[in-house]
Parts: sequence; C-alpha cells; structure tokens
Amino acid sequence: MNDRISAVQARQVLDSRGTPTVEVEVHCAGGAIGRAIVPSGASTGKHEALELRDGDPKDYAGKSVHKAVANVRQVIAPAVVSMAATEQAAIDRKLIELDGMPDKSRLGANAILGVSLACAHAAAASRKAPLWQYLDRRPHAPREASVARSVTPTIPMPMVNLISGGLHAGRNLDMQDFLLMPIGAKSFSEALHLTTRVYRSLSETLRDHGYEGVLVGDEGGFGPKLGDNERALEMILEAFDRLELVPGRDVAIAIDVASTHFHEGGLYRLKDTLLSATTMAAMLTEWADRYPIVSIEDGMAEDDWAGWKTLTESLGQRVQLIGDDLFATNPRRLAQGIEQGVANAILIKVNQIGTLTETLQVIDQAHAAGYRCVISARSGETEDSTIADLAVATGVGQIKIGSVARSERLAKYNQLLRIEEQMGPGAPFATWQPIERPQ
Ligand code: 2PG
Ligand code: MG
Repeated sequence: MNDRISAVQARQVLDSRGTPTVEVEVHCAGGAIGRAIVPSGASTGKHEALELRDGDPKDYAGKSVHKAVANVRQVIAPAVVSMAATEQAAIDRKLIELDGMPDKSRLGANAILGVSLACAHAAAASRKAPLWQYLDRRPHAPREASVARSVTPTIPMPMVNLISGGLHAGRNLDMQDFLLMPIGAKSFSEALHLTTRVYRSLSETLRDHGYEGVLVGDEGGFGPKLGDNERALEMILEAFDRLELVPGRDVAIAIDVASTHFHEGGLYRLKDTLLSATTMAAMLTEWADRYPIVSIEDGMAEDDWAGWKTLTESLGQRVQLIGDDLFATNPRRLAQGIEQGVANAILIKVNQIGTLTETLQVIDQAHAAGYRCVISARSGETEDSTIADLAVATGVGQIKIGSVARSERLAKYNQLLRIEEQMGPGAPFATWQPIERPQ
C-alpha cells in the first residue's frame, strides 16, 4: 500500500505580502510526498470559511498561524495517518468531521485546506501522474479524487489583472480590478504572449499620460492614481489601440468591482457619491454598452440580494456576472443564488470553502444549473500552483490569477505552460464563449 499516508508535517511560511500562511507536507509509505501552501485574501467576504490566525499583536501583527499549524500536527495528522492519500473524499469528510463547525473555525480552514490539497499532491505523486491528470475525472482516470462528471481537461482562458485598485492598491480607485481577457488567442501560450504585449503597451500609455513611477498592486497590476474608474477603462482601450487590437475580437475587458468593500448603509460609495443599487446597476449597464466589457464580478455587495437581482435582470443575458463575495464558493450560498436567479457565474477559491472535495462539488453544482465557473487565486499567494492544475482538470474554462508580473502569479501561468506542453500539440484551450440571450 504505497499510497498510505505515513506522516503529515506542517509549518508556517510567508506569502506574497510577507504574511504568515500554512504549508503542509503529506508523506506516503511508498516515498511519495505532496506539498501545498494555503493562499489568503485581502478583500475577504464575510461568508468565507475561517482563516485561523493567532491574534498576538507582537507576532506578525496578529497574523501568525501557529495554532493552525499545531492543529495539523496534533489533531489532523493522527487522524489521517494510515488512510490512503488517494481517498480524497474520505479524507476531506474526516477533516470536516474533525472540525465540526460550518465555517471550519475550530481547526481553521487554512489548516484543513493545506492537508486536503497536500493529500491530492501526494496521491498524484504516488501514481506518478501530474496533478491535473490525476484529478482528471474522465472514466479512465482515477476516480477517488473526484465526483462523477464528464469533462475534458482544458487549459483555461486567463482573466488577467491590468489595473489594480481598492484594497489591493491602497484604495487609489474604488473598484478593485480591471482585467484583460485575450479572447482572440487560439492557445494558452498565445494568450499569455498577447497579455504581456498589452501589459507593456498599458505601461507606456500610462507613462505618456503623465502617470510617472506607477507602482504595481498586490497582484502585479498597475496602481496609478487615475482619478476615476472610467479613466482606467480608457487607458486600457488606448493600450489596445496602440497595438491595433480590436476589442471584442482580439481582446475584451473584465472588471472585479469588489463592491462589498464600498457598500455602506445600503448604498455604494464611489468617490464622494453614494449610489443606490439601482443606480449602480444602471451605471454598470451603461459601461457594458460603451466599453468591451464581457464579465463583471461582485457588481453588487455580498448580502445585497435585491441589488444582485436588479443587476442580473439588466445584464445577465449578455455579460458574465460572477459572484465572489456573494457565493464564497459555498454550496448553500450558491443554491440561494440559483433559486433567486442572480448572477450567472461563480468565482471558485479553494480557501473560501476549505477542502478539495467541496470545491469540486460546488463546481458541479454550478455547472448543473448552467452557471459558469472561474477558478481564482487570492491576492495573497505563494509559489504553490495547485489552482492551475485544478482549472485544467475540471475544464471550467477560465482562471483568474493576477497580472503577468510577480512570481507568485507567474508560478501559475508557468505551470499552465508546462501543462500545455505535457498535453502536446493541439492542447485543448478554452476559447471565450459570449453570454447570449436564449433564442
Ligand atoms: C478577488 C480576490 C482576487 P482577494 O476579490 O477576487 O483578486 O481578491 O484574494 O483579496 O479576496
Ligand atoms: Mg473578487
């Protein structure tokens, strides 16, 4: 039984903001080792599973994770040692039972997720398969890691951060991300190449408009002081134009409004103006008319279900409307959204829910209801590139990692390049399918 877990180790390491996070290593009897590092958000929604931090102001300003590490070593390790690393669903069930809280607040979702993902890596290593192949859920693939569904592993279309605002860039803009979708690309490597050209063109555009010394935000996107959100869209359009790229054919724009973070007393604060949900929906609809925007994330706040309904009625037939803080990768929140007919896509972040199995189940739940899925990194990331393999294996078609700068972002893009090579010529690549009105 080479894939029996013989030891589980955990330690505190640092993420891309120099903030502590949990790293877990799962060792199998046959010598295979799997390792995972847990990501961490800044614009965190209140419905996410709990990230356990020690809270001692003298230790990394309260952010150390020694308790979560101790929970892995003292509580989780004894319970999973001698299980097979390939029994992902059983391991994840055990982790959920050991915790016993709906938000994983006893052991910490960071402790639990670290073990869950490290098990998948160990299982893949013991089968001598790349993770994406191991997680591939087609009938011939190992089934233990998955729930039944027939998808073809596909390299996702990237949604790439160009301009950062909100909590990721010192609140220079109200909105959090202005992103590129290189929709004209025929392969992942072509998409990445096109993206770097746009990124450089935008850098020159910003410089030529007098935004000197522009620094990048947490995810590597530019963080200029632009004055207002629409200026960001104009700068991006000019960057396209300089490369003679045709919006809507070669390139398109996505935005993550992250509106939960400027929602106050039932209104949305944009600069010094307070907008009602109806006015906010009207503004986003007008933008979708005037700019090549194909996807809007968190256009409304996490608990503004009525606002979400208005936005979905206005734009849901032609723009991808992604719930991030709204759904928090949580099956109950997603079920509520499906029932109320709000949004048409869900952002999938493994640490919002806390285990691999639950993540796969939420993806299936979304697809069964005709909702799209976008696998996403967090603003606090590391060299861990699990989500690249996850996005390929599940074939969801889209991934949001950040910009093409900073190595914790490139770790994932580079992993996708490796997978593209492993898949060989003609590696399946998800082209962008516009949201269309039902006929
Ligand atoms: C988001 C993410 C990633 P954070 O809002 O979608 O961009 O940010 O990890 O800070 O929640
Ligand atoms: Mg978001």
